[in-house]
Amino acid sequence: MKLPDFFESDRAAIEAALDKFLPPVEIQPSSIHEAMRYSVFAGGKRLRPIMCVESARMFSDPPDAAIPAACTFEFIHTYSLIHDDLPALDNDDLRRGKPTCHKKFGEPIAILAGDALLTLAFETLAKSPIEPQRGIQIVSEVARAAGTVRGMIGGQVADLEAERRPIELLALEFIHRSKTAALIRTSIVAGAIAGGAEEQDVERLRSFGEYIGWAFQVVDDILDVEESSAALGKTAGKDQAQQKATYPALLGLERSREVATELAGKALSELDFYGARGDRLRQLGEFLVARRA
Ligand code: GRG
Repeated sequence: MKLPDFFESDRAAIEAALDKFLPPVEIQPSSIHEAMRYSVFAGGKRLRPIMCVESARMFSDPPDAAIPAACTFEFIHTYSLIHDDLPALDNDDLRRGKPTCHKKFGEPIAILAGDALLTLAFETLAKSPIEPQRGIQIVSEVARAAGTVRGMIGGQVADLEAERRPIELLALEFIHRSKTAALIRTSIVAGAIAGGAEEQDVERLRSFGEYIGWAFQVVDDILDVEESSAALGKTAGKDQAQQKATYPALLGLERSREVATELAGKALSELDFYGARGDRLRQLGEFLVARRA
């Protein structure tokens, strides 16, 4: 399933903004800027920034105020992929269909490129043309989503510690909601805040984001079993090889597919309130669970 056509224009706007916010290679030290650009422009789907922009559009069209926040999520996401691929973590050679950052530039520069993207993410967020109070709220949401308390790093730690051990469903849910759903949920929350949403709308979209982000990681687990490395642009079958805690490992493929559908259903029902105004986010949500890569 391809992304709906009208998301192509979002993607083009995001690509241009990412290019604008990233330091040019000509600025010293060139090596780090080259590595940051290499990983950011290696071919990601840009789902988090598109989610952010479309969430903002529900409250202000055009959603230009959300563009810096949208880039923030792509920078944080790319940093997490660079670090996750390092020998100390997943030790992977392939990402987004290309050699991983450390394979191309060496481990020291890859570590620093990840660090630099995380730092740049917050510098970029500070450029949001929005009310300061809304800006501070987004900074706090983003920092928590990327952090250790039910955020991306906390989820990654729990994921590491669950390898090669029996796991209960509740613990698996914690991992998926922290390591993956937190950032996706927050891209939608930040878009809504940047777009000027009222608190009730932010909470409705937070719930949409939580369920769709959770479903996204269940689908990711399924694709790791069902798809090839060529289709995914990363090494397939690694979860089983590393005895990772996944939905297919715990519940089997069929039940995992049902869980993904149930979670997506809960997510999409949050958009019912908005009628046609929720159509783009609805289509994006449907894409997230129907995708094959
Ligand atoms: C290392 C700090 C640190 C965090 C790691 C879990 C994680 C955070 C990274 C590992 C990669 C992974 C399993 C991420 C979970 C989210 C996920 C399924 C990422 C892939 O996202 P896509 O499909 O990728 O949006 P593209 O390349 O299209 O951007």
